[in-house]
Amino acid sequence: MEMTSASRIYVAGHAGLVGSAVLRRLEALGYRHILTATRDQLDLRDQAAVNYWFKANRPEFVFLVAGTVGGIMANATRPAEFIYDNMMIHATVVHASHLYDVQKLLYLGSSCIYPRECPQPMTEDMLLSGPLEPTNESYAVAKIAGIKLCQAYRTQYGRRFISAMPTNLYGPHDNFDLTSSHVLPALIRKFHDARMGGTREVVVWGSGRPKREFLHVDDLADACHFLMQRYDEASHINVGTGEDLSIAELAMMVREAVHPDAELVFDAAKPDGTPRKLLDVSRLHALGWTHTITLRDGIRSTYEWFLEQERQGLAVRAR
Ligand code: GFB
Repeated sequence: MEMTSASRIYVAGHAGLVGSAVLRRLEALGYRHILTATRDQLDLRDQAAVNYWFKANRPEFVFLVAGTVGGIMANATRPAEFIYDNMMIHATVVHASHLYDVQKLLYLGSSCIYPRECPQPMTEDMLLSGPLEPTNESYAVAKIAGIKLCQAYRTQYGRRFISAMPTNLYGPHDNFDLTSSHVLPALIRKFHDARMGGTREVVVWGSGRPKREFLHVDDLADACHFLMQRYDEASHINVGTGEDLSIAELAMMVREAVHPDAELVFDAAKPDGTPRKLLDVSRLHALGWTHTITLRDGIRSTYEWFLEQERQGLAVRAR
């Protein structure tokens, strides 16, 4: 059975950066039966509650895009939350999807599953070929377990559970809280606050030398839909742009969009994390999908979204 506009589709994590983008994409494409549950309605770490919800709502397709996420500091300082929440969420949703006969499930991991010293760009078969980056080991181990869960349910029960590994993401509904956010929203917030406060100095963590690849979350949502329709293999598949830049270059790009007069100051006391994590996206390109939103355009539109939230007095909060 393939996903149609009449299918019952559950987006687990619909309030987050990725989930809200998947929801927007599915709605725009005319899917009529999209199921969601708030955190108050359903604790995804609770197997009994998740089973009950699946029994009552009977989703046919599941986008498993829920999880506890955060930037380098959140990962390094809250490893217990990152490993517990994510392992539990993946396990409960995958298991309930099996128990209640979900037709297809797409699970979303992260590019931090690959070894710290991985040859670049990183192909799918480099998983488990070396030690992980220490700042996000807990999160990476949980994400690797999620891939293995999907594969195990495919092997033992013949389930059509697939995994996609996105690169660093950004876009509307991101977390702009400076202690827990990723670098791109953090820089938007820092340059914005400096401009508003009439100051020029903006602090960038680390050396500025690490390289990262960034994908707009609307592109990711489109890729998730594409893969749900077109991909059905045991191996996880990378989702990215195939292009990266240094953190210093990123900071200059955000400066250009938000506060061109600002000066960058690098704080060497903060961690750099993985030196580089560029995904090899040849498999995805060979299937016929490529991203469409350039980083420059994506930064501008994300900053416009941020400004709109500020204008409306909505808190752009931590999740
Ligand atoms: O985005 P980020 O927090 O996470 O940091 P990772 C990327 C790089 O940007 C690091 C630097 O080298 C940071 O030191 N950076 C510079 C900043 N200024 C800032 C700032 O103000 N805030 C932040 N947050 N970083 C995460 C993983 O790694 O990426 C997760 O911890 C996940 O597990 C996620 O994989 C996608 O790219 O280093």
